[in-house]
Amino acid sequence: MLRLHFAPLTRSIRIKWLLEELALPHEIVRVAFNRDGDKGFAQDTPAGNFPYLEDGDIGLSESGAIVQYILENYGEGRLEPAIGAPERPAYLHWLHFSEGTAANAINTIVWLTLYRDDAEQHRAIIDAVRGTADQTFGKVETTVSAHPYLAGGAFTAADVMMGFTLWSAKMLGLLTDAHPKTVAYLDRLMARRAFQDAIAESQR
Ligand SMILES: N[C@@H](CCC(=O)N[C@@H](CS)C(=O)NCC(=O)O)C(=O)O
Repeated sequence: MLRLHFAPLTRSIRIKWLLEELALPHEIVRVAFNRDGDKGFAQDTPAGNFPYLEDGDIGLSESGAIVQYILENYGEGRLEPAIGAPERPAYLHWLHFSEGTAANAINTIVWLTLYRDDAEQHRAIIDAVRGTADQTFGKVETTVSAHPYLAGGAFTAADVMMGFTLWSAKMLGLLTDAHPKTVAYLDRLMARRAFQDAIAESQR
């Protein structure tokens, strides 16, 4: 049985969401989030952060790696274009863009505004980072203006990865109506039953 170490409001949501999309049986291991930012990655999971997945003897952190692992082992070809398919390069791009590029700005804002109490002293950095976040939303805006999902006409795991990033950005007030197509895209993702199940787990 797959076991997901889960804490509310974290990237654990991505994995719960994917597991629900694929209707894969799993167990949730609830772990309280340690809010002492000074300790840094001292969460009570084997990797020290969230999410963490156990599959028998295998243990894995990094949400993107976990997504890929689940698809390789249990996806049966679902939620990703096949290797060699024309949509595959865009799929790979967005799968990694979400955490490798888009999350950077959000991480910095979270660190400076939620984990610390001296945000006013870092206003210039926060404003610059907001600009970077806007650039990333601009790229999403162009893409979802051309087709409904990031890799084309079909919903994929890249949408799960980026969906969580955009959801966080909206909650932080970073993603606004200045990017209407992106907001509409996020609304489409949030309307999915599997996403709602993941959020319900986060609110439990
Ligand atoms: N790139 C990693 C980031 C993991 C990460 O930063 N997780 C956060 C929660 S979303 C965490 O556990 N932070 C622990 C802490 O700040 O102490 C991934 O995608 O899994």
